[in-house]
Parts: sequence; C-alpha cells; structure tokens
Amino acid sequence: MVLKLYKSDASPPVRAVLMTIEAANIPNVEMIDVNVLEGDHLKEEYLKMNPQHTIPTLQDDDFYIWDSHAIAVYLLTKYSNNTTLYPSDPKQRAIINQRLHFDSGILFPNLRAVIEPLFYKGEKSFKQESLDKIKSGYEFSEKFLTKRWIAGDEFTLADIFFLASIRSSIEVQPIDSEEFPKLTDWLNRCKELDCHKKVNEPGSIIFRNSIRRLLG
Ligand SMILES: N[C@@H](CCC(=O)N[C@@H](CS)C(=O)NCC(=O)O)C(=O)O
Repeated sequence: MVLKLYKSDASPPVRAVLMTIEAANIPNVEMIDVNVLEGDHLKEEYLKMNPQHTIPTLQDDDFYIWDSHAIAVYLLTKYSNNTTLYPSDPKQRAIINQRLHFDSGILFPNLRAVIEPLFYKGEKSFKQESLDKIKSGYEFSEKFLTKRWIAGDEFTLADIFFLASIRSSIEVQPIDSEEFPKLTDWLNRCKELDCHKKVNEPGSIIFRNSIRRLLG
C-alpha cells in the first residue's frame, strides 16, 4: 500500500485532511508538496491524477481521489479503527455528512471567493459582499452549535472541516464574540486540540502571511 497526499499546507481543505490523518493516527502517508502559485497542479502529470486540478489529491497505489471531504472519509473508512470521527450510526453519520456538505458548498467556497481575486487578479482589497457571505456562514454555524461540537456531543470530522475553513476565514472576517458566542467558545476549544496545534495552526499562519503579502 502506497498512500501519497499531494498538498500545500496553506490550503484549508488540505489541512482538514492532515488533521484527519493526525486525529485518526493514519500511518505511512507520504507527503508531496504542490506549488499552486507556480502551476504544479496544472501540469500534465497532475491533471492525469485529478482533472479538476485541486489540492488535496490522494493516491492509494493506482487509485486516485480528490476533494478533501471524499479523501477524509476514504481514509477513515479504509485505514482507521477510529469510531468517533465518522461513526457508523446512520443518523450521526447523516448529521456529519450534512455539515461536510455545508463546508464543501458554503464555508470553503465563500472563503475561496474572497481570496481568489487577490491571488489571481492582483486585487488589493476584499469585496464587502463576499465578506458578508463569510459572516452568513458564521451565522449558520452558530445555529448548528446546539451542543459542544459541530455535529453533537463528540468531536467529529465535521469539527475538523469547519475548523480548517473557519480558522482561515477569521483572517479576512473576524468573529465577533458577542455576536457569535458559541462559535467563539467552540473555536477556543478547538485551539487546544493536538491536531489543530500540529497541523492546522502552522498552515493557517502560512495562509495568513500570503494574504498579508498580497494585500501589500
Ligand atoms: N472542494 C475541494 C476544494 C479544493 C480547492 O479548491 N483547493 C484549492 C487550494 S485551497 C485549489 O486546489 N486551487 C487550485 C485550483 O482549483 O486550480 C476540496 O475540498 O478539496
């Protein structure tokens, strides 16, 4: 078995997969850095693995899968005995899946929409309407937090994905603790986790520095 993860640590979806690997103790994943700014992801060899040219991409021998959510679920269901991150109970799993789709369809795309004009169009400021969308993602997240964690009483894959996206979103749209008290407490709890300290925070700082450099 050869597992290879094509990644860049600044990327929130990559960091969600790295946190999954860390939290579930998945061994022997070879890490291969992809420099998106230099176009590594648009080269022929990369497009053969992932025609959508996104990072992360996972290679498991001759099997290739992309989209961080699909990768994390694949790794957990194939290579981990961890039963809490992605439990088999259909209802618990359904709630986690709903949260994963929310990250995939709302939280991360909203962040990507804010930062892409900086990276690819040379813009030097954020559009207010894009920032407002990030804030509306916080509003929903605050409502999801009826219990301690994003999908209920346990820390799950849902927390990992929200954490990766929200930790970077706060660099462009801070979270007001009075307006979002539950989200603030949740984020503070997450900051104590090993998977956050080891992989999410260092990558978030690289992300933050890139944004600051582009803003000038
Ligand atoms: N839904 C995808 C989004 C991945 C994504 O958009 N990654 C960005 C980097 S943060 C990327 O690959 N950008 C380059 C491109 O799309 O060509 C996932 O969760 O993996």
